[in-house]
Amino acid sequence: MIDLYTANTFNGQRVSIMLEEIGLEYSAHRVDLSKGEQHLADFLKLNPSARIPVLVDNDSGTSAPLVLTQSVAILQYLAEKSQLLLPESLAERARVYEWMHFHAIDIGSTIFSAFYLQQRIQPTQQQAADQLRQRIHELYHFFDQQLAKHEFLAGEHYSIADITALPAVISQQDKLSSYPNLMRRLQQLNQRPTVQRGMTVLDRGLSNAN
Ligand SMILES: N[C@@H](CCC(=O)N[C@@H](CS)C(=O)NCC(=O)O)C(=O)O
Repeated sequence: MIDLYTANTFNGQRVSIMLEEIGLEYSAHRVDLSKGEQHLADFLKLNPSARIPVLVDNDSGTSAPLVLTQSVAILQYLAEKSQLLLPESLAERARVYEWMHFHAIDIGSTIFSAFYLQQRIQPTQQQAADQLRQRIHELYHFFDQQLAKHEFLAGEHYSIADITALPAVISQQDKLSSYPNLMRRLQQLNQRPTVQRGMTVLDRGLSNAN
């Protein structure tokens, strides 16, 4: 059985989509970031850096449960554990990692920095936030070109690279209408019941067990 400590953010939703895709039994536990629950002692025992998501695999084959942080590392772990959503050949896997990191690092951290400068810094750093938003558009343009050439981000198969990108793309879709390939792929993936369940796990019964 797997426990997922999460919140409704890109990093958290990546992992719940993945768990729905591979069909492993899990319980999702909400960590209310707005109430500072990430700083509670019990949570800090799981992740001393006070961040969600945290995955606890009680059935990892090790003597103690495996406690894992970093959403992208969790996706890789779950793909290897389930033997799903990761190609067999080394070269194809490398392509998946390339696109995962493109999204998680280049796009994800730029979105985070723009949001931070706009919302959290006083006085607001409007000009810097605007420049980062422009950068996000350039990165999405590159992303869109890739999807013009290939069915999915890392080639012709749905993989953890697509799941890495999905929550941010879903939440920003009103700003992405000028990227037709991205929108086409998003609309298709958004119809998957697994994606819908993964995006809303905290608003439902918190578990796919039974
Ligand atoms: N690189 C980490 C980032 C984790 C992260 O930044 N989590 C945010 C939510 S998306 C968080 O827990 N923030 C708590 C806080 O800001 O206090 C990952 O991919 O898991």
